Amino acid sequence: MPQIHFSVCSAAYMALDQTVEAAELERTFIAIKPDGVQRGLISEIVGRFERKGYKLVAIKLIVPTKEFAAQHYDDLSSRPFFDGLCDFLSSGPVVAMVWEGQGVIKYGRKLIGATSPQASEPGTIRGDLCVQVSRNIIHGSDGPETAVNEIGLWFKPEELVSYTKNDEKWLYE
Ligand code: DAT
Ligand code: MG
Repeated sequence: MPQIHFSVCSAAYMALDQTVEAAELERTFIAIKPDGVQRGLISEIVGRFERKGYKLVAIKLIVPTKEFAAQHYDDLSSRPFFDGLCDFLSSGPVVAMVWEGQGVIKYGRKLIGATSPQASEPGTIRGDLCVQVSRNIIHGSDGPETAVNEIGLWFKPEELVSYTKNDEKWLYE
C-alpha cells in the first residue's frame, strides 16, 4: 500500500512539473509608463494581466534616467518624437514588470492595444484608458527577441522569481 501511494504522488508531481514547464516557456517585459502611474492605473493594468491568467515574475518601481530610456527605445532613435519620448519615460516612476505564460508576448500586445489609443479597440488597455499616442500609459515587448533584450535591460537575472502558482493547474492542461 505505501508503495502505491508513493507512485501516485510522484505521477501527480511529474504532471505538475510538466505543466509548470509549459507555462514558463514565454516571458515578456511590460512597463506602466509615468502617465499610467500618475493616473492611478497600476492596479487596473496589473489586474488585467492577472485576470487573464498570466503570472507576475518580476516587478519594481523605477525612475529611469534619460540615457536608460534612450537605450530602451534605441530602435526609435531616428524618429522625430524620440527625444520627447525619452524625456517622458524618464520623467517619473515607471512600473517595470515581467509577465509569464503561454503566448504572453503576442497576447500581451493584444491586451495593450494599438500604439495609438485613437486606433486601439475598446476593451484593450489603451483603448479603454488613454487618448493620445505620446501618453499611451503602457509598454509591451513586441516579439521574442525584444522580450529577452528588454527583460535583460531592466532586470538582473536574480530579480526574476520562478514559482508555481496555484491556479496553473486550472489554466493549463
Ligand atoms: P508600441 O509602444 O506600441 O510598441 P512603438 O514601439 O512604435 O509602439 O513606439 C514606442 C512609443 O513611442 C509608443 O508607445 C509611443 C511613442 N510613439 C510612437 N509613435 C509616436 C508618434 N507618432 N508620436 C509620438 N509618440 C509616438
Ligand atoms: Mg514598441
